[in-house]
Amino acid sequence: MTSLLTVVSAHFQLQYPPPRGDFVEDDEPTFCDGYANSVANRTTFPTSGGFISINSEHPSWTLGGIFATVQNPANFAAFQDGKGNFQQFLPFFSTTGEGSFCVDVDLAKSGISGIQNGANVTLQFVFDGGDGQLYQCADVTLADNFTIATSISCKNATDAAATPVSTSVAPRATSTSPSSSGSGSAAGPSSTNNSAMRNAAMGVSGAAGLLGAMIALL
Ligand SMILES: [Cu+2]
Repeated sequence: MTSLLTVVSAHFQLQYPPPRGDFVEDDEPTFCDGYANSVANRTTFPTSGGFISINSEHPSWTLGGIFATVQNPANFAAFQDGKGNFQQFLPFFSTTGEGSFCVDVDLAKSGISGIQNGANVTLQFVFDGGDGQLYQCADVTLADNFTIATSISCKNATDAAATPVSTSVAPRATSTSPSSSGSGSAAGPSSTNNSAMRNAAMGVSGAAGLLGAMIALL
């Protein structure tokens, strides 16, 4: 409980692709940070070989991403497929550290038929740093062979390892007090840690706990 008291003024901010609107801290616990509708000025985003970047103001957190392929996804249900499953582009993982964090994403690998050149897609980020689930959205238009400008930062503030979230575990801040020294396994060479972390976030299947909590909102 004490950890909750230390994060009163904290959350996360989507850095890239840019969110639907300016970050509104008080609205972040709600769908798309309170921005119900898609924007007209979409960001061009690579169908393959992209990345996303956030800033975390929480020391220990979980992140995942779902997407919608309809023009104006205005509720969580729009991010589900015909069977009621959330369409994920970023499997949930947990890590530690405040500051910037960047993850490679390859939307084409999702295997969803709507992921193609020219498609309008909305990415919704689901973050939990211990004070409840937080959401931000980015409306993008996919483009094959598009390269994100090198001026857009893709950096990690720490070398902390990213751990896939088990499908049976709902991450909570109560588990963040270190039971052993340090945050463990980030002992490798820092030059390779970032790529290892970015890769680690990719090959994982979804987290039933987090997604279940969203289903409860529907
Ligand atoms: Cu917060």
